[in-house]
Amino acid sequence: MEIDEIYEGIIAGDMNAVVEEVTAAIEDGRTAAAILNESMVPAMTEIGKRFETGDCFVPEMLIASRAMKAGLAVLRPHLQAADVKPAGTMIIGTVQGDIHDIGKNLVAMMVEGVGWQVVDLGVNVTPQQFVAAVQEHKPRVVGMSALLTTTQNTMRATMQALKDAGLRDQVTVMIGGAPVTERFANDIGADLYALDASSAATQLLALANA
Ligand code: B1M
Repeated sequence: MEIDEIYEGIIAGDMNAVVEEVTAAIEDGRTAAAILNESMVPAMTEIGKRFETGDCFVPEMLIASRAMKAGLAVLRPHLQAADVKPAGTMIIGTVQGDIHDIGKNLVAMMVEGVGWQVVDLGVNVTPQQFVAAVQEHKPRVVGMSALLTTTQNTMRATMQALKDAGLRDQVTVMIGGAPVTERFANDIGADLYALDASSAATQLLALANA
């Protein structure tokens, strides 16, 4: 069954098999959300567990993430709603010191899917780059992602940089990523915290309609 093969393909880092099976799953009428939640995200979680226990290493994580990204590229158009007027602009980036971008890309895709225009600043984004992007794009929302406990602290520095630039009151800040919690979000004064991409999209949908 495609769902098992997608899961195994990501773990094995077999990009071609993942693209083939995700395409077949879509053709068979599976929803993009089901493919993501039943096979792709669990595969990355499993890779993380194996890394923790020493059963896999950085190269395996890297090829798994390439396969994951190839699968996400197939899903992308299916996660995006057609003919939706932009509800607002969100800039999003993975914070300084951190190069994990799969979760951030997923959030960007799902948020685009509920009608927002997304400006993706990429990875390793410094507080100053966030400030410059706010000045340039004038977004309603600033999104920050962090996957390392160490880089979470850059979120605090970015909040401070927004304040110092006099921009904090002009934007809604949303943060997320595996080590991030609602408590941490409150602690640094972020406005929104999302556990996962669908929660990020739901919250921005609500914000657009508020
Ligand atoms: Co790294 N890595 N990694 N890694 N990696 C983790 C995060 C880790 C937990 C693995 C482990 O030990 N179990 C661990 C962090 C430990 C810690 O800090 N507590 C770790 C480590 C240690 C490292 C290195 C330091 C390893 C080394 O070099 N020795 C290194 C750091 C590099 C750096 O950033 N400076 C490193 C490198 C890498 C790779 C490059 C090999 C690769 C990244 C490839 C890429 O992203 N392009 C990689 C990977 C793949 C992982 C794991 C296995 C998977 C991450 C992932 O893609 N998950 C990860 C283990 C794990 O998470 N279980 C791990 C799937 C993705 C869909 O989930 O990213 O959580 P996630 O995103 C979710 C939510 O968090 C949320 O929504 C997303 C979708 O639902 N979310 C948001 C995310 N951002 C959000 C923003 C929002 C809202 C919600 O609002 C704006």
